[in-house]
Parts: sequence; C-alpha cells; structure tokens
Amino acid sequence: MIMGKMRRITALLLLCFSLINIAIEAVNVSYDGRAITIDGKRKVLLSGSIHYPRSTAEMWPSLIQKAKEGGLNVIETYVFWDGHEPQQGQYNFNGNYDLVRFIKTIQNEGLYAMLRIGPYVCAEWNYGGFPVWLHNIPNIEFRTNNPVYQAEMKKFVTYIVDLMKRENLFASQGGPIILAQIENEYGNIMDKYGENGKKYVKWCANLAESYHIGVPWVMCQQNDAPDPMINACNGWYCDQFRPNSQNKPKMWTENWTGWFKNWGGPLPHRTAEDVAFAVARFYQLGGTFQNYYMYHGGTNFGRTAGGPYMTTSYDYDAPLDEYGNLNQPKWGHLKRLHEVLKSIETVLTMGSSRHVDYGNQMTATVYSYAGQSACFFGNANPKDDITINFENIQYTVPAWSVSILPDCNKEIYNTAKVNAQTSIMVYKNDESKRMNWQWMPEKNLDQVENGRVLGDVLMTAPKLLDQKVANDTSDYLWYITSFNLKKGDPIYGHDLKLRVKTKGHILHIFVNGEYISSDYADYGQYSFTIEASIKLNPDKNDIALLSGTVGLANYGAYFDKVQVGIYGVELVSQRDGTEVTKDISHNVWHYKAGLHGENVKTYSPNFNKGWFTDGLQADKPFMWYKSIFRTPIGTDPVVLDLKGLGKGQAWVNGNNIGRYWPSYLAGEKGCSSTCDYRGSYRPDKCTTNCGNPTQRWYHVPDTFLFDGQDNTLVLFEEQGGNPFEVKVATVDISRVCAKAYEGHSLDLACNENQVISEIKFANFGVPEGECGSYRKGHCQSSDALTVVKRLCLGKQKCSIHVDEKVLGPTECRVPQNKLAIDAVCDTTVSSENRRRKYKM
Ligand SMILES: *[C@@H]1O[C@H](CO)[C@@H](O)[C@H](O)[C@H]1NC(C)=O
Ligand SMILES: *[C@@H]1O[C@H](CO)[C@@H](O)[C@H](O)[C@H]1NC(C)=O
Ligand SMILES: CC(=O)N[C@H]1CO[C@H](CO)[C@@H](O)[C@@H]1O
Repeated sequence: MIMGKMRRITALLLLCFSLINIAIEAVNVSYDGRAITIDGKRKVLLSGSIHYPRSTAEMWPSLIQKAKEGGLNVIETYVFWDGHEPQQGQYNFNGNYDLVRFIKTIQNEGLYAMLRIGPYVCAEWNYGGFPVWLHNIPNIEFRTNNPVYQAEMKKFVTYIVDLMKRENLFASQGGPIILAQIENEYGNIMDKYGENGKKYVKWCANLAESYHIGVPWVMCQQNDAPDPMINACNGWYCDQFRPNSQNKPKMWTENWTGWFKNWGGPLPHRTAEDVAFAVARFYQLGGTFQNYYMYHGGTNFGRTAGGPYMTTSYDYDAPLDEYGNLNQPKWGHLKRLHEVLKSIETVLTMGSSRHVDYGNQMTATVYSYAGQSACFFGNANPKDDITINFENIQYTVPAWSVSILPDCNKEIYNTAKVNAQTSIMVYKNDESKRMNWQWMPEKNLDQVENGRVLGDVLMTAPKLLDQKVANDTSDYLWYITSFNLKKGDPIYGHDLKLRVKTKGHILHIFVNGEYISSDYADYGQYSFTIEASIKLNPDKNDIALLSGTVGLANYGAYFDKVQVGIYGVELVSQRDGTEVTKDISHNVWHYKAGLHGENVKTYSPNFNKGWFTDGLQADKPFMWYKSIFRTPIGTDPVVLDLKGLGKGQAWVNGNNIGRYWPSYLAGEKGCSSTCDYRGSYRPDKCTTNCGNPTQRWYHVPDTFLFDGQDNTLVLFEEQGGNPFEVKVATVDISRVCAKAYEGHSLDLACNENQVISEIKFANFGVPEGECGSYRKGHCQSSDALTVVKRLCLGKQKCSIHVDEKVLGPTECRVPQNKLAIDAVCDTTVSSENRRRKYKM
C-alpha cells in the first residue's frame, strides 16, 4: 500500500518536474566574439529555414523531425505579415499560419528557433510579405523613416512579440526562441534611402531593444547594425565575412542551398558537394552559426508566390524536397558534416586557431584547446587537387573541398566525397482512367449591359490606376470604360487599333462584349504594349480590359512602388501612312476586382449551380472546370499532373493549391546533364528541365484531401487548356544508389512504406561511373552481390560495413576499395492498404 502510494507520489513529482523543465526553465542566450552562448557555453549552431505557410501544420512535425535527424539544432522562419493581417486590423493565426503551433512543434522536438520577424521578408513571397493594403494608407513610405509606416510596423512587430511572450516562447522564458531578427537585408538597398535610411536602421534597433525579449537580435546584411544588434551575412559563401565588432560572432543567416524557380526558367540545382564545401569553409574560418536557406522550401500555396513570376513550387533544391522527402544525397551528406562539426564543438568554439597557407588557395586551419586539436584542410582551388604535407603525413585534398580531421590525424569527412545515397524520385500516375469533367464559362466577360457595368464596381476614376488600388484580393482587376464615337472625330470611319500599355503582367481585351486578344509578359520584362485591330460602333462603345498579375515584386529599393497594371490606352487609326491617336487614358474608368467566379466562390465544393456536364469545351480561355478524384491509397505525397493546361489556378476541396502555368515552357538553352560542383555557384550553373513545362506537378498536401473519399478539383483556366490530360499522381523513390569507401558504412534506405526489392548492381573493388550507370572495374570481390542481396533484399533499409571481411577479398591492390550499389525500391502491399495520415 504505502509502496504503491509512494510510487504514485514519485511519479506525480516526476511529472511535475518534467513539466516544469519544459515550461519554465529559462536559458540565458548571449554572444561573444566567437559564438552564440547558451547559459554561458559557446555553441556550434546549425540552423535551417522552414517557412510555416509553405507546408501544412500536419506536415510540420515530420519536417522538423527530419531536420533534427539531419543534424540541425535550430529552425529558422520568417513571419509573414500579409498572411497574419490580411486586412488592416484583422488577424489570422489559423491553419498553416498558426505561428505559435509551429514554434511549439519546434520546441517539442527539442530544437531551438530563430524568429525573423522582419516584417519585410523578401523570400520570393508576394510583395515581400507586406500586406498590399499597407500601400494604400495615405502618406506611407515603406522601410524608411516614415511615421505612418513605422506606426504600422511597430503595431505588427509588437503584436508578434507579445504573442510569443504570452506563450512563453522566448528562451529567456523557457521557450525555444534563441534569436530574433528585425528588418531583413536592408543594408543591400539602404543607400537609396539616404539619411532617412540610416535613421530607420537606428529606429529598428531601438524598437527591437525596447521589447526586452531577453535573447539577442540579429540584422542580416547590415554592416552598420548598431550595438547590440548582431550583423550577419547572407549569400552563397560567407567565409570571408567579418562582423562589425570583435564582440560579435560570425553568423551566416542565409546560405542558399539551391535557388528558386521562375516561370519560364529551368530547374536550378546546387550540388551537395558545393553546399557542404561552403558550410565547412565557413566553420573553418571562424563561423559558428549558419542557416540553410532553405532546409525545406515547400509550396507557394494560393497567391503567395512573389517575384513576380515565382512558380508555385518553392522546392529550392533544399535538403528536404517540396513534399518533405529527403533530397538525397544532399540531406545525408550534410547530416554527416553536422555530426563531425558537433563532435568538435568545444575545440572549435573555445580553441585558438592557427592557419597554414600552402599557396594555390590551399589553407590548413588548426583549432587547439586543452591539449586537443581539430583540423580543417580547405582547398578553394576550383581545378587542382592538392597534396600537402602536414606534420609529416601526406594528405590529398580534392579541388573545391574541405577535409575535416577531428584529431588532426585522420580525415573523417571530405566535402567532395559523398557517401550518402542518391534517391531517384518518380511521379506515379494513380488513376489510369480519365477524370469526368464539368465545365462553365466565366460569366459577365462583356462587363457592360445596357450602358451599366455589371456587378460591384470598386471605384471610378478619370484615370488609369495602379492595380494595387484593389489591395490585391485577386490576381485580376477589370478596367472598364465607355465612350461615344461621333462623326467628325478624327478617327471616325477608319480601320482602328486599340493600343494598351501595361506594366504587367497579363492582359485580355474585350470590346463591345467581344473577346479580342490577350498577351502576357515574359519573366523579367513586365512592361509591354499590346495592339489589336478592333471595330467600333458608330455611336456608343464599351472597352473592358482584364489585367492579371502573377505575384507582386518582393525585392529592391522601393519595390513596393513598382507599378502593375495598365497605364496607357489609345485608339489608333492609320491615314495615308500617318498615325492618328486618341488617348482615352483619362476617360472615366470603372474598376472591378476579381473574376465573377472567384467572387461567387465557384471553387467551393458546394458550388453546384451552372455546371455543364456535356459537350466539354477545351482549349478555350476563361473556363471553369470541375472534377472528382479519389484520394490515392498509401502515404506517398500526392500531386496533380497539370500537363495540357494553359494558365490559371487550382483548388482541391476549396483549398487553393496555387497558380499553374504548364504552358509556359522553360527556355531551350543552358541545361546540362552533368554538373561540376567545383568553382563558385551561380543560379544558372547546374540547371535541368529546359524546354519542358516550367512546372508540371502541383503538390496537394494530405490535409487538403479526404481520407478514402472523393475530392473536388476545380480549375480556373485563363488561357485555354485541355483538362482531359490532368492526372492524380504520387511521388516516391524508385531507385537508390550509393558508393562508399572501405572503412565507411554504406547505408541504403527506401521510404518508410517501401522495401528494397531488387539489387540491380553491387560491386566491391574499383567500380566506375555515376549513380544509375555504374560499371565494374578491372577487379572485384566475387561475393559482393550475394552479400548485398542477403543484407538488403526485402528490407526497408540496410547498412553495410565496407570491408573485405564482410564483402570478400578483391585483390585490387588500391589504397581504398569502394562498394557501389544500385537498388530498386517498391511500395509494400501492407502500406498500400494503409490509410492516409490526416483527415479534414
Ligand atoms: C548571460 O550570459 C552572459 C554571457 O555568458 C553573461 O555575461 C550574463 O551575465 C548572463 N546573464 C545572466 C542574467 O545570467
Ligand atoms: C485598401 O486598404 C486600405 C488600408 O486598409 C483601405 O483604406 C482601403 O479602403 C482598401 N481598399 C479597398 C479597395 O478595399
Ligand atoms: C550577399 C552575398 O554574399 N552575395 C554573394 C552571393 O554569391 C555570389 C556568387 O558567389 C557573390 O557574388 C555575392 O557576393
């Protein structure tokens, strides 16, 4: 009895203590000239960006677990003002905007968080994260010493800081947030704002300090960041960066793991070798905090893609792919680097360092502390492998690589030697049968009936307005005008053209209720003029122009003022070779925001009126399409293959999965099937997908799908496309391959719902070639294939110690034999039957 009671009391006490541990134990985050310190101890911090609105709340735990398993100890995110305050004074923290839940998910995994409040975020996000209504407040000027702007910024930052404080989320309160950021890369553009820019930076620093959050603030790309703000570096490489004070650590807040994709652009890749090189070199040269931008890029759902012309996918070639799968070998190669860096944390952060310059861009750095030392051999030469003699031992360091020797004797890691597996992902069509489509034309395209503009007019003005007047509640804004053509008018009775000048991005012309013509801008060239032959009535005429945007600018000085939409409209007649124009820009223009179908929520699964079931009209612009599809069984990520469509938006069960534009092909030139990791990275260096649709597959997160039921897919097709080609697909690993040197282990893993079903190739000796095309070398062990089959077949994953004792003798007489394996992953029957993880 007594014992039992005691045990219960102990259990209760333990429970209390563990709760107290989680909820209340504050830590002291500070910094010195070497590192961020936590409770006085210098830390090696490895951080990765995951932007919460670019996935769903249900995906967060798995993404963060994979980040933790990949060796990160910090998750970094921006805060997205436009999502949190969609209308002035109306806040939203639901669904994938539940910031508190996101930070608590990080906390539950035992990781730290860095909160980049901004509120300017850049991030290839619509309007850099600013709500567009902000632009329409009188007398406002963004990101400068402007009291109207500063009042709004302060209100929002205060709202976020108070929310975090209320939930005890700062480390000083026992929460996970160890660092916060105010503004973002302002130093890049500050000069353009003159004295007011300098005042603004000071104001930002003072504002941040005034919150007393108890953790350090960072300003990235801000060399004049006032104390105690830490200035940090963003870029491809930050090894040469110096903070602006000896008392501040060398921090790298954005190390770009890849690059973003734009409509019309190819698919960029940055190799695992080059990312690892940049990171290892940063720590070699004194860095102690670095962040991968992005660690998981994710998806620009709805209309959140910025740019303009950023694609819906924000995969970024990040270590976790858009759907949350491991992007191998990048994820695994960096995981091993993180393990090595953490194993030398003490000597790295406490030790003194000594550099030995070998010339030819080859440097050895020795960190020493308390009788221990750790070495980095960095070869920044883009062409030559270099052999050095270090303490009477010869070491060869491949070109553009860093070797890490935690004991200054044995190389444990080299950034150019990838032991992690390569996973080849495939899209598998789920349903072979075609979907049944319903269709409905967009209504009220003529816009004017009996001299009256149909529907709700937003405003009327005797001039052409920037499309942002409508606060960006839709991609579309109608510009509508009417005029009388009188006898005697210089253009009366001639062949006429309508000339429309727009600053972007898409334009459709309707005259007297008839569709005339369309055009769109190419990436990077948003201003264009369209001319169309028209016929006018002898008396009254109506012109309706539909202007569409594809995400608003997010970068550059004064980007907020970049105009979008129509700025000039003329009627042009040719007479005897001379042009006579009539400018109607200053007519009375009526403005209407959004499409009729958007305003009545045609995309809602409950919208059942007006759909036609027969005589499907394909390849026609301004069409709504609707279909039903079943959720694929299994747990693989679901995507829609939208090949065959033109441009528009897609909704699944009422959730906007983003803009689609498969008819916009990536340019033909510049791609390459091979990629040399050596030499400085540029976004155009290792690209693929030339000549194909810029984006063909669109992510549908499980949260948007009904479990084992029918789902409603609605498309708005703006250009004209064929919905018959639309398919549901899943994404999974089809093959894995890997190569590892003797003395290391070779790990192979299919996804959790898969097994290794076939070994296509296994060779121990001197195998040649790349993943997918391995070949036998001149010598090998005859047992290797049998051993590999025994250890791996039928298993989800296997690990093989690469050694003659395991794999049999080779008699190759080379310094190090290698094992290469190429294997097939197959989905297992039991998981086929498993239900999806989430439900609505
Ligand atoms: C926090 O840590 C820093 C650096 O170790 C130290 O200077 C400071 O006094 C500590 N603050 C508190 C409140 O303990
Ligand atoms: C746009 O936002 C501003 C600022 O909140 C507001 O004053 C204005 O009425 C809005 N305009 C429209 C068309 O909704
Ligand atoms: C801000 C920054 O560090 N930018 C660098 C990004 O990488 C390119 C290419 O290496 C450099 O030229 C930039 O200076």
